[in-house]
Amino acid sequence: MVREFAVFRKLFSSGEKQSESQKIERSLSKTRQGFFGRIGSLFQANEITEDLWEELEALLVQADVGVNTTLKLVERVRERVDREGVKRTQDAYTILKEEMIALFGDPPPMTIDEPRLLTVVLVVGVNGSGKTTTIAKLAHYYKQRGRKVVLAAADTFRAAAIDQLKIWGERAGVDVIAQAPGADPGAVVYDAIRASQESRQADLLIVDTAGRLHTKYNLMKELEKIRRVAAKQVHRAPHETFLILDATTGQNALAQARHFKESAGVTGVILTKLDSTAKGGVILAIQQELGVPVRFVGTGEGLDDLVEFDPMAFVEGLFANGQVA
Ligand SMILES: Nc1nc2c(ncn2[C@@H]2O[C@H](COP(=O)(O)OP(=O)(O)OP(=O)(O)O)[C@@H](O)[C@H]2O)c(=O)[nH]1
Ligand SMILES: [Mg+2]
Repeated sequence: MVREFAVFRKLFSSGEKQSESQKIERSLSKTRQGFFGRIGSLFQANEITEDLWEELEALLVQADVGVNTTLKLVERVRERVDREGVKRTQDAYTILKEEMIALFGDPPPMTIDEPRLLTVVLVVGVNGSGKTTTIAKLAHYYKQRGRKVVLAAADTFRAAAIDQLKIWGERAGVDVIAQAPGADPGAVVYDAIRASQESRQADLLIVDTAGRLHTKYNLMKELEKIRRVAAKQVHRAPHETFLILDATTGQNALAQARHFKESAGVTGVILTKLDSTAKGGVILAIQQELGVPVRFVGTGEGLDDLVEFDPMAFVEGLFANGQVA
């Protein structure tokens, strides 16, 4: 017998969760109308056939899930369907959803949420992925939850980057520590930590970093230096390093992620622009391929368009219209 999908019901038991999952559901409207919607339709067939599995594989790959994760997922679903003697397509569909949720694993709570005097969070990613916007959203998110947030403008490579962070800081109502364009990012972080500990009395410092330097090598060296500066001033800092990935770049996002993961000590991924893609399947591959959890998703360009990632709400959102049962 197929287990009842009681987890979904649990998800909708609290008001806050409900509005968060509605946000995810809305941001996934394109994705739902695309490949994932078609996956839902596949399972409206009467019988579980070899064709069904082949079409499922093709659709998952087209949705940017990637070949490795697709094969692993479909194999697990088929294996359970065989072992549990499942005959009805709608039961196979339930298993698919359960196995999708299982792909996200069971990551430990975020270090950013642990109480300590000052938590330092580094935000990294290629240019245009959404770092600065996401930092503003994070500032807003944590401010609403009672944290005292300060931002550090350590992307000193582009003059406009500093101004952009200042504008977002104002919108979010948090202080921004910045120096002149071209300043040493390590010095900015040093100052920002001092200011957070002393004059600003902050408990959460979020550091914006450059997405592009003259070479990738320089960028990685710069990020390493920022980490060293932080570690010297604050025990175990940076406590969290979020890699920002743009969902619209699909499998390329994974290639970028590998690069950053090696040198930048990434502890979590924030997938942006989920509202702007009809694919979005790369999210299913991130934990599998990188061993790093997805922690938040970006669902728009506004301050409020950030959702803490919940695998169940996500999978539910993906198939909200294609529901068979
Ligand atoms: N639709 C949508 N757009 C987003 C989201 N997150 C960021 N953006 C947009 O993506 C663009 C780039 O965002 P930035 O925050 O400037 O990206 P960045 O990584 O800081 O870029 P650099 O500073 O150039 O490295 C902006 O136009 C943002 O409004 C999202 O979740 N959804
Ligand atoms: Mg930026």
